[in-house]
Amino acid sequence: MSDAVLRSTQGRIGILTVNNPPVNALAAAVRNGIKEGVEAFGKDANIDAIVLIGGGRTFIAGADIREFGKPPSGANLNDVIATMENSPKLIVAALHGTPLGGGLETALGAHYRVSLPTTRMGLPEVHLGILPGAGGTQRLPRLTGAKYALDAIISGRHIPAPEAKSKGIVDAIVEGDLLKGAVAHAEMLLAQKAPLRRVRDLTATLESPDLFKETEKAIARRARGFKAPWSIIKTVQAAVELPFDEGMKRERELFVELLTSSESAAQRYYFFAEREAAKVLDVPSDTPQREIKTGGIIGAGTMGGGIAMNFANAGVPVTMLETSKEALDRGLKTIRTNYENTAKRGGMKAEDVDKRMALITPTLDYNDLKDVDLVIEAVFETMEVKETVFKKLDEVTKPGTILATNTSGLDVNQIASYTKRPGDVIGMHFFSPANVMKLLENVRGKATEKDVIATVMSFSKKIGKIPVLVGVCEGFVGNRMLRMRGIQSSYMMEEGALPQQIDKVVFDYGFPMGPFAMSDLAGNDVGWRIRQGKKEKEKRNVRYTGYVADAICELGRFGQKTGAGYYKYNLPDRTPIPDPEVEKIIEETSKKLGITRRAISDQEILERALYPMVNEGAKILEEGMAQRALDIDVIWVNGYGWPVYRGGPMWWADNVVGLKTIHDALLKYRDASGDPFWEPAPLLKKLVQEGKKFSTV
Ligand code: HSC
Repeated sequence: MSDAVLRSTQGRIGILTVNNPPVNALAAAVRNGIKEGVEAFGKDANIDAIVLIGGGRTFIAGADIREFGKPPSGANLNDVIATMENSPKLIVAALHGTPLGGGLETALGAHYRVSLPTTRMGLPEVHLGILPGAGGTQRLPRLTGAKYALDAIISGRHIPAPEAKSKGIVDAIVEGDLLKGAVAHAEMLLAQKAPLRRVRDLTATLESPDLFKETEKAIARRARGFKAPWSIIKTVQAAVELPFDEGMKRERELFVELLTSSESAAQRYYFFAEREAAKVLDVPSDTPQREIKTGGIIGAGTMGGGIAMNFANAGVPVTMLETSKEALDRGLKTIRTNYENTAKRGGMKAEDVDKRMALITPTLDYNDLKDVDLVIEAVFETMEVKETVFKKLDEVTKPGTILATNTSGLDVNQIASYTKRPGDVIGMHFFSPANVMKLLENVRGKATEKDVIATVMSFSKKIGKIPVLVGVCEGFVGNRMLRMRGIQSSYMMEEGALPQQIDKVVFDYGFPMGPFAMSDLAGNDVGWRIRQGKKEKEKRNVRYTGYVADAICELGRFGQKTGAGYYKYNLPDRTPIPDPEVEKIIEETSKKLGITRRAISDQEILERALYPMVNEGAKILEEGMAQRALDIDVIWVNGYGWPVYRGGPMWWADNVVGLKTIHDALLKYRDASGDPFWEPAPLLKKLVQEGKKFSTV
């Protein structure tokens, strides 16, 4: 008998407790243990019913994702579930924590299910690029009807227990001790001589004959590029149209097809990458952390306000400082409006608006920050302003306060040098809108203390962010790589492509939008002002990229906000419309630069837009600005919309394109243009020579 599933009894009830921390994933030992336990209790004359429960923090949270793609071992999950369903003894599954994926599918093989009120269950396989492969697509529709099941499986969302009860997924919610409640429920069912109810014997109702067609239409936009949602529709259709065993066969075929797809491999990689990114190689997980009970924000602008909302959302009181009452009032008003809009859309309770606002204390006085545990500065992006702020913070805050800067481009080491405690200084680069975007680049300065890093990484998670640690370099990781795509997009525009062609290639690859549509959304004037300030033409060692951009800004075409940029817009409709006026500007620019325009293929656009980013990623890795290739991927998937089904730039380079192909293409463009921009990074060269991948670095 394995330890992965423990057997015990309470009177005439046999109890199987899954014991595979941390999340009781369905490893081979767990599958074997459940099957053997059900069989043993099935034959035991002293046992009348069985309770299946999870030990620790959750019922089974799914298949063991790490086992996918490895040679099969142990009992097949479908056989385990069939053994449960066909057991001569009544089985009750007792659900707490997060019964997910194969975990919920196992529970659906029990004759009855009870849960705690706090349990959240679901079939989230879609997020791993697969579909529920142990009968979930066949059993859930039989319990809830096809429409609900389709939505639940395509969204992969966690279903709260009361909703699950109302849909018949669980039969009863028990308060207090789950095991006690489940045993009592089993005894009650025995007393009532309740039947051994098998979900497979129910019929899945189809609420509308057009359900599957309508669902395909409804998901067209959000499921673009993904494979799993489309297969899920087919399997649920099979649940409605085919006998159970045939439906299971269909589910199996489509499951295997998805499991062996590159999309699913990328999504499964990404699942673990996101969790790894939170770990810092030289900062052990048991590093003592500072307590963050209160926060401070300098600046109540768009960024400062958004960051303050993160604190309030997590229940952490925060003091927000501005230099004038007007700016403070404006900032608070924007925050309140944001909350009120969320409440109107049903995203939070109306009474919570005031509760969250009450956690944000406005002030004009630096002394009000003296006792806070973490201050984040979100003021104007010049070193002079940062210097003033950090000198002041150093003076007023208590020893041990973590001093963070939200700079997106300035040198964190220099900022730290304005204080007498550079070890307490760190960068926290939020992305706009800061209350929405999940990515947080935490920037480690050369003096940043390990406990400061540990604290900020775990606090980032507390406020709902996906943190990645990066080093100090221009643009950090995300913007530094983005710049490469921007440079080549500008050159290609001058050489012969139009914004709409470049944007389409990038969009078709899977990004939410291309570089020019993105620039129109963010505001073209931002870069224009920076270019003027920096005298970029002289400073950069790359050919100037701003000729067209400057020309359109000089016409006041700042993007969506002015109704025109690289595209024109019929506001309030934000659909970009190609504009002949811009084409004229581009053609004139090419002429002025002495460039004969030529047709540029979509393949060339893709390579020139994305390969330099991978090359820059290699430099970032080599310089230690990112810890691992996976950190770069997490940044790009979360902050910039790199399609998760392509894993991120480094995974895509490693596993889809191949490093040698990228290396050789860089050389080809270097030789054709004579531009040193294309020189392959030393790390890329080395990996190609050694036949290795970024993931091995
Ligand atoms: C599935 O179930 C497919 C089925 O349809 C069956 C198909 C069978 C087909 C066979 C037919 C013959 N596996 O997230 P946390 C690790 S697909 C392995 O930090 P939390 C995680 O990496 C699966 N490991 O904790 C981390 O490890 P670390 C469907 C898993 O409290 C540690 O556990 N289920 C794992 O924030 C803690 O995780 C899902 O997709 C797994 N399934 O969240 C659920 N799950 O400490 C995926 C977690 O070394 N999991 N780990 O870094 C989650 O959503 C979250 O982990 C929870 C807990 C909400 C469970």
